[in-house]
Amino acid sequence: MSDAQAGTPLVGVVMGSSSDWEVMQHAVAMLKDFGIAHEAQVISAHRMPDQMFAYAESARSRGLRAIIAGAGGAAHLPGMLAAKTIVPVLGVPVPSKYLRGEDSLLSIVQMPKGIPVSTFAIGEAGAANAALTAIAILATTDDQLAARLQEFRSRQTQAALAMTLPA
Ligand code: RP5
Repeated sequence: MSDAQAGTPLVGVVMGSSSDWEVMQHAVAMLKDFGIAHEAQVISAHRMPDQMFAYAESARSRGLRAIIAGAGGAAHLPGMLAAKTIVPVLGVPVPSKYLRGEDSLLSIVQMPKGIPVSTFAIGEAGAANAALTAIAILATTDDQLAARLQEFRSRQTQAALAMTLPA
């Protein structure tokens, strides 16, 4: 068993609403595929700010090595978490009803200099890639996990090499 598979959560997945789950489940699924100890919950920046700060403030001492934060619209959750912790925050823009997530993307990506949020693509790809980045962070100190991440990449290479086009 790799260190990342031990019981204490190493990656926290948070989202501003249960309505974000449709997208954020793809981050959780990827963490599960790699057997990464994780936790997932709703934390709303504007509806439960005290809980958001408590989560960020305790993240490092609880052992979290990365936080994946998804939000839509005026998506301040990732940035506000990042303001309160030095644990890397990986932001996932969730598609919004009226602006289809372009608002979420710009809200998350445009952090002022000094407090970074690593920002991913809007939607499912972003959620999955945020999880893969969290796994890559863990793999910097876990050779077994690094080997499995490399295998994951190799399988994609093989699949692409096997692709054919209609004659
Ligand atoms: C944001 O508002 C959430 O991240 C969600 O994407 C959006 C809408 O939330 P609900 O009205 O569906 O709860 O805070």
